[in-house]
Amino acid sequence: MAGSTRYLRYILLAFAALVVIFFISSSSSSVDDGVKSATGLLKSKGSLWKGSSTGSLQGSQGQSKDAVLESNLNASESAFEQNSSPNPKYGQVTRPSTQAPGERVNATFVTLARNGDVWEISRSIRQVEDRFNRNYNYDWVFLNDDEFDDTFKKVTSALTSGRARYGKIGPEHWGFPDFIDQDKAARVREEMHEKKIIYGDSISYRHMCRYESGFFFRHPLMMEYEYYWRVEPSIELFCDVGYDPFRYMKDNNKMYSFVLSLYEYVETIPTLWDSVKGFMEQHPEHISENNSMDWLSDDGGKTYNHCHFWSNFEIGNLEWLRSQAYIDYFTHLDKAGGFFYERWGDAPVHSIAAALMLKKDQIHFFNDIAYYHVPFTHCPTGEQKRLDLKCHCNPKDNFDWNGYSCLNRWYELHNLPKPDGYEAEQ
Ligand SMILES: Nc1nc2c(ncn2[C@@H]2O[C@H](COP(=O)(O)OP(=O)(O)OP(=O)(O)O)[C@@H](O)[C@H]2O)c(=O)[nH]1
Ligand SMILES: [Mg+2]
Repeated sequence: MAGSTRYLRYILLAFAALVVIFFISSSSSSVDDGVKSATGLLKSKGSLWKGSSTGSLQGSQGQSKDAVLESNLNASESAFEQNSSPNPKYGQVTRPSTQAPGERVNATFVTLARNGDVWEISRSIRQVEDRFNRNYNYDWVFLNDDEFDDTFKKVTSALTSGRARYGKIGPEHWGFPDFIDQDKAARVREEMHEKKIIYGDSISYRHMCRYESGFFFRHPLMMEYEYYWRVEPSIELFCDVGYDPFRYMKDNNKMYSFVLSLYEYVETIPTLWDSVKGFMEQHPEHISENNSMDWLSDDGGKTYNHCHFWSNFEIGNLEWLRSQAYIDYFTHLDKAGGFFYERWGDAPVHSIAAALMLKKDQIHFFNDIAYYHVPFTHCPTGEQKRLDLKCHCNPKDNFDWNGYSCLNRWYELHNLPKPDGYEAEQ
């Protein structure tokens, strides 16, 4: 019995030894498989694989596996940089600017923004630079009623190809003038809030509209320039601008320009036209012959049809805005109080001024500058034009021939034939 127990014990021991050997061999083969499959993964990346042809991770001079793997990966990385990604390192120039020939105009881009607008304005800058300014390197003036912070300055100055300049707006240009009755203004904001009028209860929006209407062109930085191109956050430019619009404005005696026009929200400007009529009576000397009154009014000036140029895009002449005519106009409207007792926007204020105080051919429609500001798109009419200018807008989004656009009236005012293909975009 003792003998058979001993045999049984030997058999069990032998079996246990076999199990241990099996586990050791199977686990080492799974490690190998793992290495093989990682090797396979690297190999499958083709040129990235810099290991030996046998796939061994043993260094030829006795290096550890880790060291070999690391040196292989480093080699892969530098091969990646050399072969696939020649992007310059931080601090180097990623976009050498190409200088378009010709003399530059004394002009600048101008943006009113808050620090919190940095990423939205960055998108706009990038598009303006890519589509136009990287070849022209015009300056960019940023204005704010607060100090710009370091992030805003760092990010925007990295994106602009010309000089980026930052200006703070003084309290004399941003705030309530002393002739405004604060209680009355507060009541209006309350009422507009109840009526759900967009920005109806906002104080800062009103300061912004008044600043854009009467002051941005008088900021000390802006005093240095003759022309401006206004850019807002989150806009898009869909087509190449392969010429200098500032030069076009100057050479053709244009003072104001637009890409989109539409009807203003009536509740925000109930008495604006009455004030304009008061101004026209007081200052007939400022009203131009051959103006665009018929674009603003369907009854010779008795009533306003609410057409206006959308002022979030503007290329214009600063000397005109600084002229006695425009300053008298702005001062007259400002004293009427409608920036605070209603919610007058800078778009109808600029548009009415341009339409009445300029000759109609001093206002230019830039059909070839394709543009988006939420919610409207101007995408040039005509397929060949869009292809030539490498546009990426969908012509179906074009607002030009929509019933709410005032462009049709503009074409009628100038007796212009509609561009080919416009019917398809109505
Ligand atoms: N510094 C400063 N800039 C402002 C303020 N409010 C608006 N802005 C800027 O003024 C411009 C017009 O303001 P928006 O908020 O875009 O007004 P909007 O185009 O009528 O409305 P959205 O449809 O919201 O774009 C933009 O460039 C804003 O960044 C403000 O309180 N301070
Ligand atoms: Mg805007």
